[in-house]
Amino acid sequence: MSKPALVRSRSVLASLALFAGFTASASASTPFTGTPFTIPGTFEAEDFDRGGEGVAYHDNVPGNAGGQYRPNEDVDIIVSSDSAGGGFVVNNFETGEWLNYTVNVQTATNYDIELRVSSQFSTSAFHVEIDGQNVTGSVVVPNTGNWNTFQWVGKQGVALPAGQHALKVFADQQYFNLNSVRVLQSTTQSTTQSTTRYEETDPSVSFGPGWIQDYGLFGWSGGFAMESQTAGAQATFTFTGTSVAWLGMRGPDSGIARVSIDGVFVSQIDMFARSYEVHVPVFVAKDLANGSHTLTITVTGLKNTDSQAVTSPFAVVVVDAFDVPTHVVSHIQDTDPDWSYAGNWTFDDTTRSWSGWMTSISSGPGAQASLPFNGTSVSWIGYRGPDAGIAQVFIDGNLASTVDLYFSVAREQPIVFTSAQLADGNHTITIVATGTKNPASSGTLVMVDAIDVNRPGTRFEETEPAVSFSGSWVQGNLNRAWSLGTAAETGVAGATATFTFTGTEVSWIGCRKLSTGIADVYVDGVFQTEIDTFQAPPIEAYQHTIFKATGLANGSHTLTIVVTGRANPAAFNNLIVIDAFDVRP
Ligand SMILES: [Ca+2]
Ligand SMILES: [Ca+2]
Ligand SMILES: [Ca+2]
Repeated sequence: MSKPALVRSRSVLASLALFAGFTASASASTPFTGTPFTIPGTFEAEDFDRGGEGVAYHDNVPGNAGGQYRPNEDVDIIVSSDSAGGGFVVNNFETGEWLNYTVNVQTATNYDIELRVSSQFSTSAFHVEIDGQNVTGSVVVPNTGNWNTFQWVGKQGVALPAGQHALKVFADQQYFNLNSVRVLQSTTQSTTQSTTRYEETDPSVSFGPGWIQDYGLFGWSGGFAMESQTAGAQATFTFTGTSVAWLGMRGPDSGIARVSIDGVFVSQIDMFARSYEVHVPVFVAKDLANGSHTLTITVTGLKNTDSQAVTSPFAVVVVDAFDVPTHVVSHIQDTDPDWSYAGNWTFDDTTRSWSGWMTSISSGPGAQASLPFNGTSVSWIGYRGPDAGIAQVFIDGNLASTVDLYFSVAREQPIVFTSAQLADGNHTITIVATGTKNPASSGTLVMVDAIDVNRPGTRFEETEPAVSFSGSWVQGNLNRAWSLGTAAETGVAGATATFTFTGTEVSWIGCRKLSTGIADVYVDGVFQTEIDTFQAPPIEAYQHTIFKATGLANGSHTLTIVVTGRANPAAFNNLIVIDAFDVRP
């Protein structure tokens, strides 16, 4: 893999050029009626925003050729000949022209975005953008046989965030006539391929001799998991798709398994880790041929020879669930700097086997923990037990669930709440310890241990060939709840990590804490920013997005992290951590 020459230019212009597609225009268009169109709803094409050429629309030819309705604009408007009415029609829609509409989305959910169009060409096409993001891809307008014959054409299942947005209709290929636009709540699934979770009890999962149901304290996915320490014991999962994640357990008692796909050995998985992490991916396969596959797990009975590992007599392999297809998940700790806690919380509790060792605890009443996140769903990892209370969970300020956390026996790291599928974007989860409880409970405890943030896209671990390291790095760090168990780290000045990827968005997943230092970040060899990853205790960030670049041209790029060897004066060390990279197409 060739490394790009690093251009240490701190030119602001160079950085801006990369993101030019996302630079907000100085003057935004305004609603035609003064009020944004309500989504879900239907609006007329001729009621495009005010603001004129280049702001509210782009028209290749000055003047309103049709002369109707808005004679002083450059958009061509004629009287509607659609049997459905609709007043007027925008016609002569040419390649590269666009119209802006200010809309107000009432609810973040999936919508069908459709245009009422006519064409006598068979190659006409458009796409729709929300705030500059193409959300439909190119949609072909069929030959409707007659300019007076209109039909609805569009994209179904588009996730839209709530609030006011600029909706832009963009002509990819001329010509077509446009009468109306409708954006209605979708009855179909999101265009984002959703992941299906198969528990170990699913008929697609089979176990040979040597497995037992786990009877420990952990809150497994779906409530149960199978485990084995018997050398040669096998489990198989048969699935259809191009990727898969095996969810198991990592921890001091965990052993080593061998994984094969379709009978071909793939890798040996050592699940030893210093803290216990349950229902986390322990093996991920990507880029499989589309079709049916069989994943086979073989227990070895062996375990890591680390001094902590050998103090445990166990070499457990856990099969908890499988996700198809695999997806990006960041396991965010309760100590993450993005949390804001209000009210009475106790931090850094280590009395049980919490994710990442520590959890935040409150008995309420009214204590809150809020985490902003970017993604399409979120799961709260907490605690159930005989002393647990009742919590409320809010998503974007709306009550999503009231969770009674009481259980007759303690359960560590259970998934106590999973959100609905959300529009792809920024959201906030808020957990409230109400101070109330089930009558059977002896307490009102509510714990924030971790949050799984799910996003579309693909995660690449630091161990994959797409990541190349130069200089001195320590690979395979096992000390924290890293993505897929390991991370690379170094404090040596000039050491670099370069991730080569294809896509329009990339994120560096790393760490912020007392002992982390300063790094420079380059995209395609162009300096972007210097990042001080220091964070004062007790805040510690794992699987944290340290840097994200969006709006890249679709194609091959490199993200390079250069270790400076420097650190914040308050920092304890100068380490830079490379845990993973996330890519979106
Ligand atoms: Ca399970
Ligand atoms: Ca935790
Ligand atoms: Ca990793």
